[in-house]
Amino acid sequence: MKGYYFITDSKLSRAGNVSDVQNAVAAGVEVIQYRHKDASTAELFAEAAVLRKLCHRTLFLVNDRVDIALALPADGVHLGQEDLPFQHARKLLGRGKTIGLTVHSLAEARQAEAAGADYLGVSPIFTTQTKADAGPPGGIRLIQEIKRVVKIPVIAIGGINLANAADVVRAGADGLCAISAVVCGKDVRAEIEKYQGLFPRFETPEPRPCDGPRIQSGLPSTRQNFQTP
Ligand code: TZP
Ligand code: MG
Repeated sequence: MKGYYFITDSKLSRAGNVSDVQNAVAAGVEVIQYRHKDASTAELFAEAAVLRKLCHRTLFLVNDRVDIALALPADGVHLGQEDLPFQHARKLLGRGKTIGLTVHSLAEARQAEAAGADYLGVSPIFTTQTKADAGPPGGIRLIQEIKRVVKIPVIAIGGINLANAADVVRAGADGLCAISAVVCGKDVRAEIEKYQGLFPRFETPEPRPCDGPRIQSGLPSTRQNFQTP
């Protein structure tokens, strides 16, 4: 799991969730999380079903609601510390599904990894207006501390924008989410691409005359790849 992690927000969205998810998929995000805090179960299910269909090669996760993830079916869920306890969610969803957990401290991060979480949402990094009960910001230091001890991917969230995202990436975050900074904008795809561009990817330099043929597009084509020991 790497790069920009997309979360829907119908209250903040300028263009609506369908348009936002289409743009996020077009921008090549790996994960879409459907998050909607105040809709009926029927509304949640109906909207999630529409959005799910837009995600062919993109992981589609549902926030909070294991029942909706199961019914769709989605690729997994994202759970907070106050949601269904992890082990019960795993039992219901099975090993094949992705379960992400929100953590606010190093202790919670260790616990979540030990429990078997597939990735962590570290929250909030900075002050945010988007989630009223997000708690005190952990700052860049929280990302660094957690990255030092866990092996699973770490997704940073809360108050991230283009002014501070590079620091988040430098701190070691595998991914990040910036909700208001993206869905309030005029061009959601272009905004997401700016964040995607902050993450180091495989370098694919143009082949030089002395390089051999590329084995597979997307892999580094440095000479070492073709050298025998
Ligand atoms: N979880 C932790 S902070 C947050 C969520 C959903 C909101 C992040 O929104 P923003 O606008 O990127 O600060
Ligand atoms: Mg939750």
